[in-house]
Amino acid sequence: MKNLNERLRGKIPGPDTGIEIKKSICTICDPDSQCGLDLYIKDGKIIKVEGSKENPHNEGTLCSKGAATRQYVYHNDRIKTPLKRVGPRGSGKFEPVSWDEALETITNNLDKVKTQFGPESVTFFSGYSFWYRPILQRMAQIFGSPNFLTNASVCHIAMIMSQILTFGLPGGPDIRNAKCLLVWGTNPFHSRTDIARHLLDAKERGLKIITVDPRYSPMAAQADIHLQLRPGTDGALALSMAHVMINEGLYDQDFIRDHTYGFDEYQKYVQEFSPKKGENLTGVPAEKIRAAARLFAITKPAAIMPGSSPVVHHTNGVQNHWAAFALLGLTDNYDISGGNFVEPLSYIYQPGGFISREEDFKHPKKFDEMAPRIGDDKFPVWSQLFDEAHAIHLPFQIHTEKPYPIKAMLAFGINYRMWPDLDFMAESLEKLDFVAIADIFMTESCKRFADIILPACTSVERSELRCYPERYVIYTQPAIKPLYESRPDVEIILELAKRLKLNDPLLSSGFEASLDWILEPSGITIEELKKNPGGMPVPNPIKFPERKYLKQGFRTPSGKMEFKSLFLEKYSDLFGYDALPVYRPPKYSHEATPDMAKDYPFILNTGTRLPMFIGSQTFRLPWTRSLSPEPSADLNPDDCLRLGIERGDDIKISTPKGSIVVKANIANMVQPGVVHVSPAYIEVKVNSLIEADYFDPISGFPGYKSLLCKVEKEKNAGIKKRHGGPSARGSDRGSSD
Ligand SMILES: Nc1nc2c(c(=O)[nH]1)N[C@H]1C(S)=C(S)[C@@H](COP(=O)(O)OP(=O)(O)OC[C@H]3O[C@@H](n4cnc5c(=O)[nH]c(N)nc54)[C@H](O)[C@@H]3O)O[C@H]1N2
Ligand SMILES: Nc1nc2c(c(=O)[nH]1)N[C@H]1C(S)=C(S)[C@@H](COP(=O)(O)OP(=O)(O)OC[C@H]3O[C@@H](n4cnc5c(=O)[nH]c(N)nc54)[C@H](O)[C@@H]3O)O[C@H]1N2
Ligand SMILES: [Mo]
Repeated sequence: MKNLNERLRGKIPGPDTGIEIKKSICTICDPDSQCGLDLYIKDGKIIKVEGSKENPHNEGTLCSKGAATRQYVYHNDRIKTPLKRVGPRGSGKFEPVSWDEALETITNNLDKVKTQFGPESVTFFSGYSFWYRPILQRMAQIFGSPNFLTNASVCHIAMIMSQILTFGLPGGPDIRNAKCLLVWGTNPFHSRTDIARHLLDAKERGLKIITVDPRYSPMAAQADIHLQLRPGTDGALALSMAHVMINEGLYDQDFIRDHTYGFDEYQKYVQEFSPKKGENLTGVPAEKIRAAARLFAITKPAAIMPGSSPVVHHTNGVQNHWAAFALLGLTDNYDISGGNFVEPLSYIYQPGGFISREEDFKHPKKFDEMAPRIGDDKFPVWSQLFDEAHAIHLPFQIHTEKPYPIKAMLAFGINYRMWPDLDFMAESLEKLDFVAIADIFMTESCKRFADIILPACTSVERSELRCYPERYVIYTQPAIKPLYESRPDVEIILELAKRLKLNDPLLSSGFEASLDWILEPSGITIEELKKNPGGMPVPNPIKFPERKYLKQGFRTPSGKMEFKSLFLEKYSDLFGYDALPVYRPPKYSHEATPDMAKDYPFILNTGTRLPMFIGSQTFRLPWTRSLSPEPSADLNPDDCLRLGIERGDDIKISTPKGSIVVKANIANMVQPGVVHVSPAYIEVKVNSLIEADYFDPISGFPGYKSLLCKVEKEKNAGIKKRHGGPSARGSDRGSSD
């Protein structure tokens, strides 16, 4: 015991060590995660990283990405100074310039495009890490451009859209109070470790779990029932579950009578989806469909936990997810404690238990005061429900110049590989007159497209505001000085706003004063937050009531929960949208394109998250990369046996659009006939396999997760050198089989 105490004391830095612990947050992940950090600083350098125990979101834990913070912050790929392109575009030739010259060049070019073509011809893009978004969106609107675009165009918006179409407002799963959780297409053990911890606790308390996932994922391994469906068949599964609930009288007749619209037509349509038919369409045994429907319907309260994107990364995604969310209405689990509870978001996509003025801040102008946004005429449901332009339509509008030309882009953290059909996206960006990119690292997108590159600093070098669903809020202080000449994104945006003479009193007042304005209704101030460097509980968090629709109705066109969407019906003639959650198989599938399936017999699912990588960001870190060094695809053992493929073999995956070569990883977790590939590896361009217009016509979301492909053993194995990652250590991943 003495030893342990001594060891513990040894960990705590004293005045003689010169080590100081500073508080920060890790923003390598999206704002749903973003764990608290304790950074051990000596001589201005981070020497050790731990999870912050006082931050209730991670309670001292860190994942492999956060644990590699030092490698992230001190990586040699960091952009060190502002850079100006000196060779032709794409030549990768840049030379350092002063901040003044870089910002002046950006200002002149944005103003030039504004004068020649109008402010809407300038686009403002934001990728990771979101923290500066309200500032950038306000700046874009005051500049006069409606074209603020983000990765949300391919991430969570379509999932929210399907909830809005059903209920008017989205509700999140109240895991702590639920008795049954239907985990629909998410694997928080790799993508949301905070939720994974809560789930394990809830399971100990007796939570019943049903998982819908094509893979036997770590999440599925925790489930009482795992519905292992074929990718992109979620709608058929949901309709089949509804069939059981309705025909066995397991639905809530009072809720249906009092609060819903279109039930009769829906009920009639659902009759086509007997569990046997469900089995044929999805591959899930009829008995399991029945068991899951019964368990979900009779265990009260019950919630659906959706992933942010896997169910909507299909050409039929919105309809599929809507069909799933309809089950909440059937069982009266919407907006109740332990069900899917509706809470307003407080700041940057997070509900923190307080009200802010973020929405007002982001929208100094109304959209009808500006030109139409990119994609407005293509995706009318999107354009009415969301406040961003559509990034998937961006390359199309650059090419067609319709309804007006796009000429310039100011981007923060853009990765062109997020889009499908990379060549098309690349050609589009190359067509722009002017591109400026701020990023932490010298990325392929910077090298290929930028005229000016700006060095942004990481979260530990800046101050930012973050709130957490645990009713906790933090305003960080820089733990170290920004490295090299890097600057916080917000500082860059505010300086540009000044140079562009936007003359906005709020932006001119600075970041902290803007935050104080945003936080005003909550009573929280930056001054108070600064006194609590590790964060603080939200004072007097608001307790929102259940069933808010009883007072205010549902925010749908009918004012009720809609089994038949009046919103979609409005566009049925012009856009061909189905007003019911109609199931159609993925555009390229054995059912929809049997001829194509003869040549391309595998289902290709791209993008399932690996625990150690996020987007393109952590593949470059030795620690995280060592956990999965080789670009690989997961295949079922039976398929490998049939094709003569062994673990570690090079395999070629082809679609009519192109092909890639990766290592084979034999994984029992994958069902036969499906191949899963991650886009995290820089050496492999997975999204080049997907056509630019392979998207869901309602949301515009690409069908990343259900295409058809061919898998072959690569004949030229060993001849071509394809990639140069750290030494091959086989491609077995801890969780794969
Ligand atoms: N095939 C396939 N494609 C997909 C997906 C899929 O599942 N399958 N998923 C889609 C989804 S859901 C998403 S969200 C996207 C994600 O795709 P992206 O948003 O493209 O994600 P990253 O590749 O991580 O690119 C983020 C960039 O932001 C930079 N960055 C990070 N932090 C900061 C910062 O604080 N400031 C600045 N200025 N830059 C920063 C990083 O260095 C990096 O260059 O990919 C989409 N594409
Ligand atoms: N470690 C790590 N964490 C991340 C990210 C990351 O890159 N790395 N990215 C962040 C981002 S941008 C996002 S959007 C989220 C995404 O995180 P999640 O929403 O959890 O999504 P995924 O991990 O892509 O997939 C979750 C599960 O969905 C399954 N799935 C695939 N296709 C289908 C389908 O057609 N139907 C159903 N029902 N399930 C399917 C996969 O097999 C997988 O087990 O993660 C965030 N967190
Ligand atoms: Mo995402």
